[in-house]
Amino acid sequence: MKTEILKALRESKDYISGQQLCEQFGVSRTAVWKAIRKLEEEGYVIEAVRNKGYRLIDYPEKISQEELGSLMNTQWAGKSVKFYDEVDSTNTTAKQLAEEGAIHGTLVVADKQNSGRGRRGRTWESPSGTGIWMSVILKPDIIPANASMLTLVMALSVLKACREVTGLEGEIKWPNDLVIHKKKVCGILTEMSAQIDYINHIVVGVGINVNTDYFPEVISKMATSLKLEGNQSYNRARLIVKVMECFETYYDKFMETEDMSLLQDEYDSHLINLNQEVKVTQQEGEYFGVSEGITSRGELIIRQQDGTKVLVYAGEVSV
Ligand code: BT5
Repeated sequence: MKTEILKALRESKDYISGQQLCEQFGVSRTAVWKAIRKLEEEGYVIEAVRNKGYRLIDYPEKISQEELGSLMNTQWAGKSVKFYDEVDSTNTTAKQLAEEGAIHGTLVVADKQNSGRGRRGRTWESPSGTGIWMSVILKPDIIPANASMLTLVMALSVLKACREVTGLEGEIKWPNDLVIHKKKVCGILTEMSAQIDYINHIVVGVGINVNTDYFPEVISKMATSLKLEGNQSYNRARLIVKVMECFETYYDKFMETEDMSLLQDEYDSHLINLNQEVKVTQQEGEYFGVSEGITSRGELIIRQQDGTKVLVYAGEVSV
């Protein structure tokens, strides 16, 4: 009820009368009044004017189930959303929910992660009240070999959403980082449960440093936040919704060809170090070469000094 009333208040440009809300949702005046009081307790500022009704004036910078539910306008991505104050890792929670039957597009969001994960057992700093820690559950009908490209699809989505919400121009560091002024503002972790030829589910986890002021010493030189770059705080719930809107559009394009063909040019246009020398670090060792953008399968093309072309499908790339 709270979510519906919040949505109605948000969508209305003018006052909405208590009567109108009662009729719209088929509830009593007391129920409406109680829901309004609850929203106020949560930090929403709602003006109540006699003979006119209610109007939403301000909302808290706090993510909640109601806030996300009332803002989300997508067809499927994040339409079902679960919010937690605290979890170990939203990727782990999402995996459990996927196994229990959560639908394609379900979004898991937490205010804080106690054991946020990066790739290959690394940790991801996820303190409370500052960032976006979320995971989307996907159950696509594609072959497992195509799944890793979804990291790239999400990177494009986060980049576009951040630009639309903050005006900041990020760059993509292949395959899973978003950087601003060479510092990492977002990381993506895609995990999959699959048979040889069949995907049970994919979980795409996204960590965005939004209103972070300080980072632990070890990462302070390489990490940044949208607030540090834009000199202002941003509403996390709005950014989450924008990321989901962008993801829905890019994902549908990805599914048309089940690869990056339709997104390749756009991805390359945001790629950091395009046509510059980079260092590729892989399990087998490291080498240098010029980064020439991605293939339609999402691999990074590296031209080595002797002219040989190498397609990198996993590893780290740095300057
Ligand atoms: C990543 O790994 O960049 C993937 C991060 C994915 C995090 C999301 S949050 C929601 C979901 N649930 C999870 O448990 N994870 C996902 P990788 O490329 O391996 O980078 C990890 C490295 O980034 C660490 O070793 C640190 O050096 C650095 N790092 C850790 N926390 C950071 C932060 N908050 N901001 C920037 N850099 C960070």
